[in-house]
Formats: sequence, structure tokens, C-alpha cells
Amino acid sequence: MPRRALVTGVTGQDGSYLTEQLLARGYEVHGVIRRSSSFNTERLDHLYRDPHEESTRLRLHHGDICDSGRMAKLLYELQPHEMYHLAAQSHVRVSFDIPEYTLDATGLGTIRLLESIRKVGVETRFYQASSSEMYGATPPPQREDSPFHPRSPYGVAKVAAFWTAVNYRESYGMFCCNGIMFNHESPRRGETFVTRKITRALARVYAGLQEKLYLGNLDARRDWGYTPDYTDAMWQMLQHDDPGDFVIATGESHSVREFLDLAARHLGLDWESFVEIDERYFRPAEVHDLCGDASKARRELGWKPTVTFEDLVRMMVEADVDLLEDELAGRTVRLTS
Ligand code: NAP
Ligand code: F7E
Repeated sequence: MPRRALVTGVTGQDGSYLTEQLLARGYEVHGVIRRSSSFNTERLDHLYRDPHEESTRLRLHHGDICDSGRMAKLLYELQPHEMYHLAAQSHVRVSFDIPEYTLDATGLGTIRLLESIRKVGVETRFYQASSSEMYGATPPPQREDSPFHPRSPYGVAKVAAFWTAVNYRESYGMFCCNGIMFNHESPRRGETFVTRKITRALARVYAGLQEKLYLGNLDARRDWGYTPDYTDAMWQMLQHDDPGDFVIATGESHSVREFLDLAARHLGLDWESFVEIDERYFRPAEVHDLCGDASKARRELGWKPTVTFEDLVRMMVEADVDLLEDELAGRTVRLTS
């Protein structure tokens, strides 16, 4: 019998890469998707097969992490061996506009799932998508024992979820792991996160379709890695003998300005002639500098990043240039790796 995984947030950036990797490892993957009036499975379409095909190992189920009854029913019916909880309102800037919903989905969502697992009595290993945003104002390098000082409703919600996973591990002996993931990016990154916003806009400027790009704080520094490396670490955590919490990061930080500069140079563009600062993109409280120390993951899981910052920027720029060319030529859009 194949191992069964239940993935929340399956339609997101991380969910799509994780699903690919789990299917390649022979898993049966069950993903939770939200009902939407338009299609929201674009990142999964290349993996999806007609459910009438018996051999399909990817199944999608409607659900919402704010609906504990539904999540408990899915857990009971599917009895997953592993559960990857990736669903969240994941945008930091947006969390200042909708703090209550963010706390509900991103924070309470984890309590709902862990309480359902306990009450339903499912034997499963649980992955919690924790975030470097929990460190917030704590200076780098950030490690597992660095104090949390979140700077947004999103960060506060992730701290609550982090400690919930630790608490269920300590109280009930459940196999719960926190991946404290630093920023990870890819051509599948949501279009409103800064890296993708930049590469997408540069492709349009390059093609003569856009004249201005409005950004916020260019001085913020982030530790940016390549997403498939990070989704692989999620799986590795759940295969480890003991549950634990792991920082996953490259150990290198760069400013938004450096990202922009490198991406523009790749296309031979002078960004200073078309980028303008718009204060609407500033945050009420900023996280200035994140740079993780992933020594524990390297030591205990044998994990290390495989893609450099320069290669990541180049890959994202080239993918957006290709995507735009396909769109303009009316070709079926290919999902890039
Ligand atoms: P993402 O692209 O924004 O995907 C979020 C996923 O959550 C989507 O599938 C979304 O569904 C789903 N979702 C949101 N609210 C939901 C709800 N109420 N019920 C059910 N599903 C819901 O995020 P990501 O970059 O893949 O990140 C995955 C997880 O890792 C998130 O928890 C994020 O906070 C965390 N994280 C990300 C990073 C990073 O750098 N990417 C770093 C640290 C931690 P729709 O498609 O329907 O919107
Ligand atoms: O911002 C600055 C902004 O929105 C990065 C999420 O995946 O990683 C992500 O959160 C930096 C910030 O990501 C714009 O002020 C400047 O300092 O791409 P971002 P994030 O806030 O770091 C963490 C680890 C997560 O867990 C989250 O889920 O870039 N910035 N100008 C801008 N940011 C945006 N979005 N848009 C701008 O125009």
C-alpha cells in the first residue's frame, strides 16, 4: 500500500512542489482545496488526472482550515500517514489589513487540525509551516533557539501555531515538526510577493508593455532560497526518527535592491529609470534583516540548499520572460519548474 499524505494549501507555491515530490516518491496525495468561483488549481494542473482513472494518486477535496468539522471528517476518512499543513493567509502586508482573519486561518487553523487529529484518533506525522517572520525584530543570524519577536499579525499568528505544534508534541506525544522556513521563491511564487512582482514586471518592461514599477522598502534584507529544496526538507523532517523544529535557510541575505539590480542587469535594464517608491507598500512595522542558520538541519537531516541566489534570480527572470512570450503568442502556458 502506498503511503498517504494529506496536504493543506496544496494549490499554493509550496503545495505544488511538495505534491510533485510526494507523487514521485510513490505517495497517494490528498489535497485540500477551497471552493472558488474561478479555477484555483493552476499550479497542479500538470499533475491532475481524471479521478475516474483508478491509477491516479492525486485526489483533491474541498475544505477550509477555518472549518474544523470538515477537516475532522477528512482526517477520519483518509487516515493519512503524514499531514503537511501549508494552508495560511500567507501575505505579511495583507495581514495588517485583515488581522482577525489572519489570526483565524494562519494561527487557529493549526489548533483546529491538531485537535481534530487527537479527537479523531488518527496516527499521523504532522508538519507545521512555520516562518522566519516569527523572528521579526531579532537580529541575525536566527537559529532554533533565537527569541521570537514578530512584527505583523501574520508573524503573531505563526508564533501561536508554532507553539501549538510544540505543545501537542509535549502534551500528547504527537509527532509534530516545525519547519522554520526562511523566504523561498520560484517561478511559481505568488505574483504579489516582492521577488515575483519584480521578475514579472521586468519581463513586461523588457517587452515594452509596462513603463513603471512601484515598490516599497528596497533596504529590507531576506534570506532567499529555492522552493523545491525547502519542500524536500519538509518531507525529510517527517522521515526523521524524532520530531523536532528546524530552521531551513541558505545562510546568505540580500536586500530587495540587490535582487532588483541583479534581475534588471540580467535583461540589460536600468531599473532606476522606471522604479518608483510607493509608500503604500511600506509596512506599519518592517522586518529588516533575516538570515538563517540551518546548521541543525544540515547536521540532523543532511539538508542543504542547492541553488544560489544568483541562479534563483536568473531562473525567475527567464521563466517570466518565457511565460510572457507564451501568453503573447497565445500558446498554452507551460508551468515552469
Ligand atoms: P501560498 O502560495 O500563499 O499558498 C497558500 C495556500 O493556502 C494556498 O493553497 C491557499 O489556497 C491556501 N489557503 C489559504 N487560506 C486557506 C483556508 N482558509 N483554507 C484552506 N486553504 C487555504 O503560500 P506558500 O508560499 O506556498 O507557503 C506555504 C506555507 O508556508 C504557508 O503557511 C506560508 O505561511 C508558509 N511559509 C512560506 C514561506 C515562503 O517563503 N514561501 C516561508 C515560511 C513559511 P488558495 O490557492 O485557494 O488561495
Ligand atoms: O516581502 C519588501 C517588504 O512580501 C519581502 C511570505 O512568504 O516570506 C514571505 O514574507 C520584503 C519585505 O515577503 C515590496 O517590505 C518592498 O521587507 O516578498 P515579501 P515577506 O514579507 O518576507 C516569509 C518568510 C513568509 O513566511 C511569508 O508567508 O520586500 N518589499 N517592496 C515589498 N514586498 C512586497 N510584497 N511588495 C512590494 O512592492
